[in-house]
Amino acid sequence: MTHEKQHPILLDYVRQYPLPHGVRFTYGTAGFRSEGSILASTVFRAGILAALRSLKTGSTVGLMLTASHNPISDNGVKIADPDGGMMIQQWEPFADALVNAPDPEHLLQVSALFHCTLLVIQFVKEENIPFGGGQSANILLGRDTRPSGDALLEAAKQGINSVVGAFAIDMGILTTPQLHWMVRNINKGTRSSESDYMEQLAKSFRCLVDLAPDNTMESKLVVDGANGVGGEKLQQLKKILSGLDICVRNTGKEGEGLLNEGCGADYVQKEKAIPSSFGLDDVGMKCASLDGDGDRLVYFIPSASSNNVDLVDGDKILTLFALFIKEQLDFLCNEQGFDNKEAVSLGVVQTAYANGASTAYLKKLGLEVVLAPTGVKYLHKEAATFDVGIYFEANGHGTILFSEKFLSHLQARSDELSSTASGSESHKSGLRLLEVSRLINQAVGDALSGLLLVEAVLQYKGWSIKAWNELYQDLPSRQLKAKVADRNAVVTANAETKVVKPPGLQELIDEETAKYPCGRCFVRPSGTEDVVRVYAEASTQEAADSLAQSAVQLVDRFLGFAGSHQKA
Ligand code: 16G
Ligand code: MG
Repeated sequence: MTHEKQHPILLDYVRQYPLPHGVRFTYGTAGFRSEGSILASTVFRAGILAALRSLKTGSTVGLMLTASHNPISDNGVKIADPDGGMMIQQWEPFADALVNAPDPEHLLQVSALFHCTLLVIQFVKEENIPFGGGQSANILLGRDTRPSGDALLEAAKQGINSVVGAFAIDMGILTTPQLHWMVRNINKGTRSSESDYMEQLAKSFRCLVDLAPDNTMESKLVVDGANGVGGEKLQQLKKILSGLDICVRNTGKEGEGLLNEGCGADYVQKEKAIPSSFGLDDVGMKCASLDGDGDRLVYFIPSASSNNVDLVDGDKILTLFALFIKEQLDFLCNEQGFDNKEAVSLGVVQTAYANGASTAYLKKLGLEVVLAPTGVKYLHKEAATFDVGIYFEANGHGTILFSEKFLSHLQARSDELSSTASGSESHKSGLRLLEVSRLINQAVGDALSGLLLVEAVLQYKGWSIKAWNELYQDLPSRQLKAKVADRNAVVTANAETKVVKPPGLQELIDEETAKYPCGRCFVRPSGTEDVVRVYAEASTQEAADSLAQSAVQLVDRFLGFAGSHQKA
């Protein structure tokens, strides 16, 4: 197929999806996101983008329709790269140009430009995209349960079909991590269907439980499914799970409530309040909450006072995993014959939002703690530099990455020991680590596999949720948002812990912070909302509130106040 044939096909399709007026879309930390009713042209063009990405890489890519924890009327679209991770950042400016190109003629310039304008000649040259040369592209499509998903799925298919040689494969309703997992597995040539995913999770969970000491524990877990796809999939998984007593609420069934409304991981974490469908009968219970697309997980204990919860957030999940992995590595490395400890690098990755008490705890364990900017793609990249890299955002996004080198080393060691030292602690530790790598999603943070690993580790330790929660006590913190004329006037460095623009703002934040014992404060432009976010931490709640309030005032002073300040 030549460019001459491609051009009219694309033009014909593009005309069916006019851009909405007066809106500019940006491929933010989680792809393009907006009100679902105005997203058709964006999703159509994201289909073209996915097809080009597949052509460029010669591999299958993914396209996911979701707006995660946003209200039900929103939707969004993001692309999964062949390794199952987020689309590489170098393509984001092109994604923005393609999606915002104001009219069909202009769009053609941007996308078919591969041969006619300077910009695209440059892009295609740099990227070396084999466009129109008979290559085929495969794109797996997934979507969450949002009502706007049906029509947007059609738009994505049309976008893909408009690129000659590109094929859309509809995988149906999925959690975001399921789609990323499928893309990764398909490209690795391993089993990649939804039932393979479910079976792998159930099997490796069972193996981990079998490898744990015979501890008695509170096995009952009550899960808030956010009335979204995560709850639905957990119900499905439950049917083949053994060794865990799960009760799922907010599954999205008729009469159970709306997606993310008064429920879900984002609500529980931000509001520190019990989700709908939970009440006094649940006080003291071990509970967990998923977000609307199943990639965030937090635990909580409903408390007796009003609607509050004791939040067991992403930092605590990270800490639990870090303790467990470190212990297994110690067993493994103490055994003669395994390379010494230095040969296996273990690192943890957090963002500036991680509670200071969690970072201090992890450092006390002797772990290397790396800070990354907010957004899964940044944490993931840092974690991938270790043999075992554990990353989590406080909001519950995260996973554990294992390097291929370490996994093959483990496998070889485990095969060797199975004949000589089977049953030894070292052998078991190797097996546990291998099972963790099979259970926990290697492509992206996954609430379902994260939940099963939490349960397996609690079982191994013989810990209640209360014991886990008491590992350390969070410092009081406060998040606020400042509405400003232009959030992009704030530029940060050092993983968002320092403001470099506007000049002078950081110095005043530092001065203010120094007034509070255990004070820590940072401001950053949101990647998903038109606001500047403010985070403050101090030894008391009053102090954290007051520091956050002062920082908001400083932001206003430098950037100009443009509205009311709300809780994050
Ligand atoms: C997106 C990110 C999430 C981050 C959040 C911050 C992904 C998949 N999602 O939801 O990791 O915590 O944005 O939002 O990367 P903010 O920039 O508005 O504070
Ligand atoms: Mg999500």
